[in-house]
Amino acid sequence: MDTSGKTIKCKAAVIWEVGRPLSIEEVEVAPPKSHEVRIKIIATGICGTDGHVLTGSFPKVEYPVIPGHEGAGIVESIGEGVTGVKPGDKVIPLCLPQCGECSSCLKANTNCCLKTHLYEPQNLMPDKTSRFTCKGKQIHHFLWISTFSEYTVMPDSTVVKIDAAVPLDKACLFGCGFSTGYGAALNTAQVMPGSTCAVFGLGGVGLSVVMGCKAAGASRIIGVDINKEKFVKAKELGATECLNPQDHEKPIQEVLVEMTGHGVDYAFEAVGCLDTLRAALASCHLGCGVCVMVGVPPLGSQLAFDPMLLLTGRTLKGSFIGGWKMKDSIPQLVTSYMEKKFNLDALITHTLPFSKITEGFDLLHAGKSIRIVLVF
Ligand code: PAD
Ligand code: ZN
Ligand code: ZN
Repeated sequence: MDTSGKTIKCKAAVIWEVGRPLSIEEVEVAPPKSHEVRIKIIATGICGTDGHVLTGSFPKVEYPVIPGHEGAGIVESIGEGVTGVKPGDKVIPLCLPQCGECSSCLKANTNCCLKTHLYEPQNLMPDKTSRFTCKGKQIHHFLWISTFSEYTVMPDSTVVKIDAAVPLDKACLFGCGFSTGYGAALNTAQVMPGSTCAVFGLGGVGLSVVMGCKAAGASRIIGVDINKEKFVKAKELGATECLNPQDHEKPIQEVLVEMTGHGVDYAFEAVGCLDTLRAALASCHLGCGVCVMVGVPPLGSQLAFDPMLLLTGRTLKGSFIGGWKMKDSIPQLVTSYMEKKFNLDALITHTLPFSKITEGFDLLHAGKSIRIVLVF
C-alpha cells in the first residue's frame, strides 16, 4: 500500500508527563513537509539518556513526548526538496544534526552543529509544529528523531543513508551509544598507543570507550564500575583490569594513582555522576592527564573540584556523541563495522519486541543488560 502523503497510524511509546511510565499508544504520524523525511523504524536501542527523559533530568524536553534516539530504519517517504535520501534507503536518524551551514559545521574541530537541542529545542519540527498526534493531543518530538515510534518524521539534516547490506538491528547502535563511546576515545581524547586509560561506567557507552581505547593501541585499560557483572564483557572487549570502588577503602582515584604510579593518561566518565567525574579527573596523571566527560550530569547541577588539578596541567574535556560530525562519519563507521574492525554486536545483550519496552528499561535499571535492541 502506498502510504506517501497520507497519515500513518502506528505504535509508539509516549511519556505523558515526567515521572509517568512509558505507555504504548496508537499514534498518528503526519506526512513529511518540505525538507523532512518519514522513516519506518526497524530497530531502536535503549540508551541511558532515554532513562533521563523518563525522570525529567534531560534538558529542554517537552511532554508529552515520544523519546528514543538510537534507531535505524528505512525511508518511507520524503518531503519537497530532500536530496540526500530516497524511499527505500536504509538510514540512521542523527540525534546531533549536521546542517552543513552553521559556524560549527563549517569548523573542522567541532561536531556541535548549532541546530543541536542544546542551542535550540528540538521538541517540534523546524516549522514549530509536531507530526505526532495521539488521542487528539499533539505529542512532542525528542531530539527531532523520536525513534520509539514505528514511523517518525525528522528534518533532512538529521538523517543519513548507510550501506544497504548492514543489519538494522545492529546498526541502530551507531545512532548513539557505540559512536559516543568509541569517538570519545578516538576523537576527543585522541588516545595514544601504549597509554594507560581508566573508564568509569561500563554500560553501552563505557564499553564502547573501552573498544576505542583498544583500537587506539592503549596498553592498559582499567574498567571501573560498581556492578561487577559488567567486568566479564569489559575484559572481552579490551579492559586489561577492572575495579569495583566498593571493594576499596580508599577513594578510587587514590587506588588508580597508586596502581599506575602517577595516574592514568586518560580517564573517561561514562556514568553521568559528578562524584565519578571528580574521581576521574583526580585519577589523571599530574601535568598531562586528560579527563573526558561523556556521561550526562544531573540537570542543573554545578561541578566543584580542586582547581589545582587543572593548574598543574591536567585537562578536562567534554565529548558530545564522540565528537563525530554524524552525517560524514556514521556511514564510514558502518563500513568499518562491515569490515569487522570492532565488535559492536557484543554490546547487544537483549533483542526484544518493541511491545516489551518497559521490560527493557527494567533490565537497564537493574543493571542486567548492556544494550537492549527493540524491534518493530
Ligand atoms: P548505562 O546505565 O548502561 O551505564 C552506566 C554504568 O555506570 C552502569 O554499568 C553502572 O553500573 C555504572 N555506574 C553507576 N554508578 C557508578 C559509580 N558510582 N561508579 C562506577 N560506575 C557506576 O548507561 P549508558 O552506558 O547508556 O550511558 C552512560 C552515560 O552516558 C549516561 O549518563 C548517558 O546519558 C551518557 C551519554 N552521553 C552521550 C554524549 O554524547 N555525551 C551520549 C549517550 C549517552
Ligand atoms: Zn550545523
Ligand atoms: Zn544516547
